[in-house]
Amino acid sequence: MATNRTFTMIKPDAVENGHMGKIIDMIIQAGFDIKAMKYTRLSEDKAKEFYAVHAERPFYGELVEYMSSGPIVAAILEKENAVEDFRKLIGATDPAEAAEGTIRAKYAENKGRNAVHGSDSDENAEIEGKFHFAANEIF
Ligand code: DAT
Ligand code: MG
Repeated sequence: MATNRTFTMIKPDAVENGHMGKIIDMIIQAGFDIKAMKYTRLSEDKAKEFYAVHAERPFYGELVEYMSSGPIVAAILEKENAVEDFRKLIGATDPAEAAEGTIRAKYAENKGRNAVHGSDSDENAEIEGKFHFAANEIF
């Protein structure tokens, strides 16, 4: 059953480039409720663990290095059909292919440094949310 929740991270490039506030505003304006949010930084080990599913991919090392390179904003978001609607709001992985007006089209640097994460399923949204937040940090 759909949880109506998804998990996101505003990635180091977007924080570094000053896009954090605008991205949070786009998320709220799109109708997502913030259930949990924190400004934090992933250690290299935590980044490895988060992206373990990509361990065999050629870009894994680069991805881990980048995701642990600076602060991020992690959040749990709620909305009907959250996972799918959030993937639509962020756009394709590669900003060159992302639809106009999407977060990645507006703010991502490239396919690797692509501004935001969005869970790809209800199951992963739950796992990823729990990876970052304790029960008493979710409202
Ligand atoms: P998404 O973040 O759209 O779900 P993904 O799960 O396939 O994309 O990959 C996770 C992240 O890994 C992605 O946001 C950026 C990085 N990545 C994916 N493909 C890449 C590539 N070909 N080169 C460099 N980084 C890549
Ligand atoms: Mg993915």
